Amino acid sequence: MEAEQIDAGAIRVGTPKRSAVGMPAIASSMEHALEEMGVRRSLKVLTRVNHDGGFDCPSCAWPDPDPEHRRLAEFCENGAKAVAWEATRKRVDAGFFARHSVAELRSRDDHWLEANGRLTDPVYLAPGATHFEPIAWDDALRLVADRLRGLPDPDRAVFYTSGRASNEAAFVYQLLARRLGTNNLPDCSNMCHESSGAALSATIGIGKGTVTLADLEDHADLIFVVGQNPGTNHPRMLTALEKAKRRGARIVAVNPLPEAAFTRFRNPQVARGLIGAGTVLTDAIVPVRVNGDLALFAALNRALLEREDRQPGTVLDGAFIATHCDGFEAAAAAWRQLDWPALERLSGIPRAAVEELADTVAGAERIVVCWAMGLTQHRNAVATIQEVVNFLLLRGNIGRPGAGPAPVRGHSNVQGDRTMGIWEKAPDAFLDGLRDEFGFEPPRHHGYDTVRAIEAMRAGRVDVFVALGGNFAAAAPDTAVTEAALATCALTVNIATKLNRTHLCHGREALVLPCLGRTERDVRPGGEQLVTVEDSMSMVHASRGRLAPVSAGLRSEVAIVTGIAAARFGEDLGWGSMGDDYRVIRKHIERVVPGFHAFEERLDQPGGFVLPRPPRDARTFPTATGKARFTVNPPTAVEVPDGHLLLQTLRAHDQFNTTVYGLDDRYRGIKGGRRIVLVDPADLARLGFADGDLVDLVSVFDDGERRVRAFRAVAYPTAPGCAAAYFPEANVLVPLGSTAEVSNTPTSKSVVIRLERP
Ligand SMILES: Nc1nc2c(c(=O)[nH]1)N[C@H]1C(S)=C(S)[C@@H](COP(=O)(O)OP(=O)(O)OC[C@H]3O[C@@H](n4cnc5c(=O)[nH]c(N)nc54)[C@H](O)[C@@H]3O)O[C@H]1N2
Ligand SMILES: Nc1nc2c(c(=O)[nH]1)N[C@H]1C(S)=C(S)[C@@H](COP(=O)(O)OP(=O)(O)OC[C@H]3O[C@@H](n4cnc5c(=O)[nH]c(N)nc54)[C@H](O)[C@@H]3O)O[C@H]1N2
Ligand SMILES: [Mo]
Repeated sequence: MEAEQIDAGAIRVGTPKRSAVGMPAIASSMEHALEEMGVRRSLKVLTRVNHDGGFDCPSCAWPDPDPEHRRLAEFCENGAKAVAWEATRKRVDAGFFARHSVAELRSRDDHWLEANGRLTDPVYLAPGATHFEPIAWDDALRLVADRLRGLPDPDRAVFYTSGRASNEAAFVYQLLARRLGTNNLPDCSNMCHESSGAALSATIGIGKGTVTLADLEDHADLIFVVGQNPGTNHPRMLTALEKAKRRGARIVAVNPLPEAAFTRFRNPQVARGLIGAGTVLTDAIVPVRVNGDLALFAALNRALLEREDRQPGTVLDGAFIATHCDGFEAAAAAWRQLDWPALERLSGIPRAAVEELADTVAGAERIVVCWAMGLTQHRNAVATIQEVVNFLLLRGNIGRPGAGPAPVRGHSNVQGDRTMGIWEKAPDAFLDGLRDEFGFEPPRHHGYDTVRAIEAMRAGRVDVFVALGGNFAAAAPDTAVTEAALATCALTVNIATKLNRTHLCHGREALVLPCLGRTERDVRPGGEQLVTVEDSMSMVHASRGRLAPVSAGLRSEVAIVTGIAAARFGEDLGWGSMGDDYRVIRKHIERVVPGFHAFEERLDQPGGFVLPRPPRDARTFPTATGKARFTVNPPTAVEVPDGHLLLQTLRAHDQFNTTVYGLDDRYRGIKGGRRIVLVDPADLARLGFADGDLVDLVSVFDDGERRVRAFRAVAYPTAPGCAAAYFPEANVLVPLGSTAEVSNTPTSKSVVIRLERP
């Protein structure tokens, strides 16, 4: 309690910034880089980010420009922070673990844990022990293999993946799980874009977006940025939006918060951005209520339909709908039934504003809708995204230049990991491919996703938990429940670059296995290795680490995973040769995963190659009916009882998910602490509080209440009835049982709370 109050007391709140990036961003990234890496290492590493022959930025999944259009510094402030954080010279070695007991480490926060530096050697926590101790690699791998061998049922093992794993690591990891006999492959996607995948698969037949960077930069004339804060989370997207803007495209942000990037972007890559006023990026910000997007897009669709009814043949793309779509009549009938006052109440947007937006839409030839977590982490997220697809289909905005859906991914290879089969419900075609390639019968019953994995642990049905990266305990919902769930396991194994909370929420025994990061040289018996990744726009390319590894004790993720597999299964599937030379893995991928023909050869093409996306390539929709599908999505929104607010949990500017680089959120004007809650001034007054008050946040769900203490209330412009607090501090409030329909994604952006005096 005391520590919490000190934090809240140290917070300083200034005015939110009215522009993004510019000089302060460069200063901030260099400061981090020099502090963590020193001058020589900084220069060496930062000039190799996102360049041919260099490595893929480990931060977000925004695509890279064509090689000839890349600049010397093809990264952003937050990418530089991510690189510096990984390439730091600080070390967490055996001495560190001898000095700090697990109990003491648990009392520290994630910021402190990671700030100690890179893990250097494998460590083991014996049953009942107080400290992690060094263990030889072979012993560690054998221990995991022994525990896996001892399982009465392969489904008592769970293999979690975070989205930084390379394609090669992901492929051998899912192969290990399936060889063992389980599809328990939860991943960060389950908490992230799962809703996008579900909605897009059902409607256009592929679980990915269909646009390219050029569609945004060169062709679209209207771009929606919905539920996304690119200034912080995808800063290089601002460069693309700026290009679009300067050639006359319109940009509409849909967001309950007036994020800084929307008002003005000062491009650090060109002189006018450093010293000039920058570019005003958005033509409009639609201040939708949190969770109001389904109603908003339904209203927009209805308004378009009404325009078509008034002037038939002028607003909708009748030919596209007739040739390529089904379900239009049912959807149209449902839109005609909608009631404007209800739509206004659910979305928080007045009809007049929707009509104006509909006029803009009707005047646009080519529309792209970009979105991220503001749409995916709600109970009705899948329906909402399906309604966005309806919106695009109405005017044929898919499968032609400058148009289409663009779910903007988070982790740098989260999309690739899914392509590689990190999926608890991988389709039969993929499993057939594994069977034919490797000659074993993979399990067919679905495995646990993230939420189900936690539920299974709670119920005592999981013995071995393995994590390939990530910070499961802090990233998952319902922190207290998730931490307790992890502790029920017999063995927890974390393959990681840095120490974090999950490693300390251990089972009866535990291993932390330190791995190479993406910036580091990876030399195996078969020579120096490269790995591959896939970005948000389905481009696959190579990534080669350039720095000397921080410790000789590190192994690559591929080496660790194939090492465990070889210790468990011998050489049945050729694990050793896969681990020695990743070209062997790529040959397997080539034969198992569609779109990877001539994989190795095509990596030499500048910028890599693009995976097939039938809706884009040929307006072919591999759905059940072979057509793009209109869907009926009755507008709903979370009902918030009187005296309560709808809380979204989001990212500050100084973090990458659970990795907290610093305590400032520069663009929102908040400094020195993260235990804050943003509430509109009018709501704050109505509820009897004032800016600067310390408040407890109490979340209300059908299974009871959850509480975080002593957050500082910040009066901040947001949609009425809404609030915002930072992930992961607020994860305590997200009930495990509150998930999206169909995708089962935790509703991290729809938490009903009330404020209380501590
Ligand atoms: N620097 C940095 N980069 C990152 C990350 C990071 O933590 N730091 N994380 C990476 C990952 S894994 C991901 S998934 C992405 C996340 O990228 P974002 O989705 O941009 O991340 P969030 O901070 O969760 O921001 C959500 C945005 O949605 C808005 N929002 C919230 N609720 C609603 C709603 O109901 N409707 C609408 N229309 N808007 C809403 C919020 O106001 C906020 O602007 O970023 C990736 N890139
Ligand atoms: N309340 C709330 N919860 C959320 C969200 C939210 O918006 N609100 N967002 C969700 C989203 S979108 C996501 S993607 C998840 C993220 O969930 P995760 O992916 O599980 O979490 P991260 O914080 O990205 O993981 C950070 C850790 O990864 C390890 N790491 C870093 N680089 C590497 C590497 O190269 N290899 C290996 N093996 N390990 C590495 C480090 O040890 C570091 O501590 O969180 C979700 N949780
Ligand atoms: Mo994410």
